[in-house]
Amino acid sequence: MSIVRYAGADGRPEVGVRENDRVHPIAGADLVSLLRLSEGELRQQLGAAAAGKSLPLSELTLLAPIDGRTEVWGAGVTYFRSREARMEESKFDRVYLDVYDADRPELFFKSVAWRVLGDGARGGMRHDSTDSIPEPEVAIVVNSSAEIVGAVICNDFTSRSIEAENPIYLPQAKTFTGSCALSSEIVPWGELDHPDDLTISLDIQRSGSTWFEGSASTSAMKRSYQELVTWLFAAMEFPDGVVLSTGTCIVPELGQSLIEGDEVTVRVDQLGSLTTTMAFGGGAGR
Ligand code: DO4
Ligand code: MG
Repeated sequence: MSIVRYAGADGRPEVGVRENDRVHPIAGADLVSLLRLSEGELRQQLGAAAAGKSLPLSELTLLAPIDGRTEVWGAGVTYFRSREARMEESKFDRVYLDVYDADRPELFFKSVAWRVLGDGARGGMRHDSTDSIPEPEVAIVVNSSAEIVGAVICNDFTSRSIEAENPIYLPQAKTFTGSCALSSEIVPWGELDHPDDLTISLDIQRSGSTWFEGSASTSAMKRSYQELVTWLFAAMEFPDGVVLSTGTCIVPELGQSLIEGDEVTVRVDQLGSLTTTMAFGGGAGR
């Protein structure tokens, strides 16, 4: 079972529960209204919807599963591989070393809901970046009471050249048109077997052949999901919930930059897949 957002008959977004090849609409709901419920209330609401009428999945256009004032945030340097890659690319290598070991994690604002790309969209690069990379990540979906209620795939597209120039440029390296993509389905947290050991894989197709592939497991994460949520909510409330991307464990080698037309696919056990075709700015498929 998963939660999806899709274009309704009049083109307006609707929300439903997907089970196999059917989607059960949740009448009058948007995602924000679900993220204001407690985890128990949400489970009940999804169960009730799943018992109701349904539509064929094949007839629906799925949208990015985020709306309203829900924000996407990112956590950084949560894996050893991310720490090593940043230290190699930046002359300010000490900051990455320190944050990896510090109590306080790196947390950064990534996107407002309306900017988020869905599966199959074009985006991910900015014109003034000479080295652009994908960051395939598991993102947790957190309700307004700071309970983890689901998970989704996030691609935290990044300008590696801008971040390497100076870490103070991080907001420009991380947040730009088309920089954040989410997969189509939020899988309820309680439905996931072993969220601490999910295989994430990245596949990049260039001109019809495989240009990059890699995989890793969330078991290599230095911090727990709960720890990241506790820090995120430490001094800020999220009345419409929040999506928190938990960091990358797969980083292409320095100098291996994405180019226009690359087809980037992230797959995560139990969460499905997320494909983005690389382009400047954001494009169709939002
Ligand atoms: O320090 C920059 C951000 C790191 C990041 O996004 C990650 O590790 O995934
Ligand atoms: Mg990242």
